[in-house]
Amino acid sequence: MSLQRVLVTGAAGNLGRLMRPRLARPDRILRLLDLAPLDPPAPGEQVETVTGSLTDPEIMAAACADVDAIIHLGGLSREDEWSRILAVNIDGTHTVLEAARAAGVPRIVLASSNHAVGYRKVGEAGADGLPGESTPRPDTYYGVSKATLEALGSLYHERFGMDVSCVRIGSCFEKPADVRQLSLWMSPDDCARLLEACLATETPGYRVMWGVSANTRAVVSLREAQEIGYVSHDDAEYFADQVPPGELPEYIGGAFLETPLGQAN
Ligand code: NAI
Ligand code: 15L
Repeated sequence: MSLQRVLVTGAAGNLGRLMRPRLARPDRILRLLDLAPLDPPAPGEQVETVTGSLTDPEIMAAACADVDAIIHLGGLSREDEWSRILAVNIDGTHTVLEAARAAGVPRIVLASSNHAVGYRKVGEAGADGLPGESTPRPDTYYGVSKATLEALGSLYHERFGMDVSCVRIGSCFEKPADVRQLSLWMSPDDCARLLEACLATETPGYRVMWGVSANTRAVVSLREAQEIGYVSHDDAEYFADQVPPGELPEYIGGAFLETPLGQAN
């Protein structure tokens, strides 16, 4: 049996911890990288751990050795000072892509965000929902970094033939927490299904897609994700009676539009 090695950046974070058991397979080694401490491998778990910064070219060169694919989740996951967003999310993503290119890693999945298009109006695309490839309308410096991540991914696909999937994640947590997430939630199991589809799709390609579940109150399109074989099994509506009453925001980015620019929260 030939083993596939997948490098996951940001593996100690919320999504990384949710994905670690879900992406485990007998024919796969997960190489987990984070600045923050990672849980040591459990008995029988096929993982390697790397403690270090994705902004460090030497760390990333070593982390990319013998890797078949990268899932890039690491970085700042909300608004922050411009200098930090620039260093970690923009320069950091460039460092990850450059290390991948130099090591000959053929495939990368980039965690983008709904905040790349946070200033797009809910409903502006009609009943089909906002398409995955709608052009950026970021709502924060953080959103700008995700639009830039998508642009860097496009460049590395075009120049070097790498397979690049950018996933505009809605809200991926154990359960939806509010009315907005009843539209934008992606269940952890669906997130793993979508990542598996990105890892398995034919190469080489470049695609931007929404990462959400098949929510009854959907406002974005699953077309691009379905085109690579994603089948959602979940719907935030199961939890509708558990979220506080509220209104769906007018814009995709919700409360991020009120976040002062450059202010960590
Ligand atoms: P998180 O903040 O819980 O995890 C991010 C991880 O990246 C942390 O463990 C942190 O230590 C690590 N990190 C930060 N700087 C680093 C560096 N220089 N080197 C190495 N590791 C570093 O965020 P979460 O929720 O796990 O999100 C993962 C990714 O998905 C992020 O890129 C985020 O922007 C994106 N995303 C997540 C959404 C969600 O609903 N969870 C929604 C949209 C996008
Ligand atoms: C994101 O991009 C964040 O990383 C996540 O923590 C949530 O705030 C999510 O968007 C959201 O919009 O719910």
